[in-house]
Amino acid sequence: MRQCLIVGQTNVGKTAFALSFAESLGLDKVEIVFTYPDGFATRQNYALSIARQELIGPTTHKTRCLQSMVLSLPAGKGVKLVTFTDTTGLNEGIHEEKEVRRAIAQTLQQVRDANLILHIIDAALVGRQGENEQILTEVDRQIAGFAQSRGIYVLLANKMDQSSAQLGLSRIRALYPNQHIVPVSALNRTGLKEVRAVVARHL
Ligand SMILES: Nc1nc2c(ncn2[C@@H]2O[C@H](COP(=O)(O)OP(=O)(O)OP(=O)(O)O)[C@@H](O)[C@H]2O)c(=O)[nH]1
Ligand SMILES: [Mg+2]
Repeated sequence: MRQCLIVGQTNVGKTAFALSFAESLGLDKVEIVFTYPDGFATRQNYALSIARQELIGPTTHKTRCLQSMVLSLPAGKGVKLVTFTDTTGLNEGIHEEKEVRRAIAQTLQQVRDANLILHIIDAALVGRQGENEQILTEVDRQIAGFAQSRGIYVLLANKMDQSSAQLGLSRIRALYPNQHIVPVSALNRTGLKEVRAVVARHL
């Protein structure tokens, strides 16, 4: 099955995006497979409202394993099954918690096997940053370079519902003038139709 990997720094809204994307396909419940860095895997069914309450969080590194959903995407006259995998957030430098370090290593291992990488950036945060602050960390840039060279890379500028996000989006566009960037809000569920079109084209 084709694999779509959702990556990005911690707290940018990867989990919120994954759940809103599932909802945008008409689902109100999902089955999520949790695969931990030690290989242990478990699956759980959720109403989307409960999944949001339990899996999205305001603090960093809420997600510490791979969280996969098999979603059925419209394709021509039929449908195509695609595995969407939400991952552990990346961060600059080496994280002090071993559990987070292992989970980040697990995320990086997935990059090689993905057929499409959706790289989420918090556009609102970028808009609030100082002019000279880095938009992407070193590890983000490495993933971007790897995936861009294979033509399997799309940037999603999230949190477009916040006022600073417009400035953030223009900064991201200035930095990556040739890159396909889709503005979205996982909170307000905007931009998801375009993401569906992009995913359908790539997978
Ligand atoms: N305003 C706004 N907030 C959002 C949006 N998407 C996510 N958030 C908030 O951002 C915070 C982080 O969301 P998550 O979906 O848990 O982010 P994540 O990237 O999965 O984070 P980790 O798993 O901790 O790395 C939560 O407080 C969300 O409610 C959005 O589109 N707009
Ligand atoms: Mg998460």
